[in-house]
Amino acid sequence: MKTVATTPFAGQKPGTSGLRKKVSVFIQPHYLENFVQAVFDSIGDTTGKTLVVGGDGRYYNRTAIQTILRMAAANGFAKVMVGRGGILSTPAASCVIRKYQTFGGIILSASHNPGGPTEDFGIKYNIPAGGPAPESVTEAIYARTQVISSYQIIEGADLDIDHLGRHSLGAMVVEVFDPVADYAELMETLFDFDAIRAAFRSGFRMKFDAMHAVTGPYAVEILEKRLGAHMGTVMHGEPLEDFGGGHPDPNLVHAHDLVHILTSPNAPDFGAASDGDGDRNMVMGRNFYVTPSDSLAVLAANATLCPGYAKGLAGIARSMPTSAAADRVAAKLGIPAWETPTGWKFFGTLLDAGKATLCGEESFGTGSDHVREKDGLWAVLMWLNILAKRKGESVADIVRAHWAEYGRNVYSRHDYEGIDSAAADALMAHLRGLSLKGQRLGGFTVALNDDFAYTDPVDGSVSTKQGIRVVFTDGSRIVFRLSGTGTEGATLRVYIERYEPDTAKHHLDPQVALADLITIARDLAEIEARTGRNEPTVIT
Ligand code: G16
Repeated sequence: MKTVATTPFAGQKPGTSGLRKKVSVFIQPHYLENFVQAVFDSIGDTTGKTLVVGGDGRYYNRTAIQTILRMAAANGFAKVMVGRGGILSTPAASCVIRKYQTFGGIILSASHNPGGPTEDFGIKYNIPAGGPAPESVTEAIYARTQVISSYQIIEGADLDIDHLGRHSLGAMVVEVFDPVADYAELMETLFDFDAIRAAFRSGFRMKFDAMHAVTGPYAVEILEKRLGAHMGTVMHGEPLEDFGGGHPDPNLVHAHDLVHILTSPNAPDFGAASDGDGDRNMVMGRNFYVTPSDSLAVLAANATLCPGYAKGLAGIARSMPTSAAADRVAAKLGIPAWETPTGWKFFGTLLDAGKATLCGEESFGTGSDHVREKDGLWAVLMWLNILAKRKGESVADIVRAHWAEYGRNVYSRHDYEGIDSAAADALMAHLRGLSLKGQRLGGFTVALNDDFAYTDPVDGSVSTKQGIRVVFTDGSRIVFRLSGTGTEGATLRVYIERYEPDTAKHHLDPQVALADLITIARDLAEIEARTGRNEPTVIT
């Protein structure tokens, strides 16, 4: 065992979901080690505890795992459970942490960001409840990184993590386990696998795009092997260190191969994609895209069709920028609707306290109290369960019927990626300084503008500066935020929403239906003048 002297690195501050940086930053001597030691120093006594470790298979995953194993042994852990091949999706990590009651886990992923030697890497700690560390923990980790002077590690050869089995590392046991089995078993308890199997047998067809990221092995096992979908249902199923050169972000831009298939003649009935670490999902029907906010609302409204949710929901939670479609379902069901800041970590207390059962975010995240992370394949299986039960109705039929019943929260997000950080900060400061209440903008009157602040209803913790809201008297709204997950410059996100009760207008393209609000947003934030951009990079 060695104690290695080190000095702090600036900027090891976890963002929306852990520390994400370029690989070139992570491979600097001591960079990863400092952060891992800061985690171990911040989470309480690690002696005799068990830790889960795994990642999305991206470049540097394997190297990082070997380092973390050696450091865990030096820091007194009794056991580390590692997914075979270093593979473990984020929701599966949460499942395993909970099932085996470990002292949390370390997940290696930069989620939907590209991978490879010149791309991104990431690391985060999940707490024993299975969810991302709350801000109190991430702030303690960050504070520790700023004063760290040494870390503990043991020397030794790399372990074989590609075969199931047990190894010794100093006094610590390393167990290499099947990363798919526990997760697949959990899914079988939640959904009607017989009904879904019957649908596939009677000709229902789907495509799942794993985007050469972590969900490939999970999707093959569950969709093709256990549910009997045709071989080849899963495309891009082999996890690759650079995701095949793609951008593993399941949206209309980056999941273009899937979009092409679902919009071609003879398209399958259902399409879905997941991201780098398997927690995000995009859902499509034949020639029909389901926005994540609508997906949450539809899943909530139909949840009792699934065995795991047959007893009904305790509540529905969504992040603030997510559309209010789910709130309408909650109102009808007579259950609470919660509005949290962006970041799955904010759902943890609500789920632990039994105040919410389903949660969702506009950023392609949906999940429930079965784990403490959002869960891409879970959402796909829930859709499959609902489609199997509402036999004969297509995805489009189900969503349109939902809008007819509840009205449509027309919604879109415009991202301006890779803009200058100083310009982005100045833009936000400008918005923060505006006092708009009562003003007429276009045909709208401003009811309130503020910077969203949240007091956790369970533990009372307060989070401020969580996004600028401009809410109009008719309930329409525009939200501005800077992403907390990028690694280059800043990404400005503009979220636009308007409620449309008139069924005759539900077919309209959101970009058309929201055109006047989009113009107001651009003018208010002076986007072109401040960033030099006259178009968003990605529209979802
Ligand atoms: C993470 C968080 C999500 C959040 C998303 C986008 O997702 O877990 O809760 O909605 O980032 O955050 P931002 O708008 O700050 O970029 P993931 O899939 O990247 O872990």
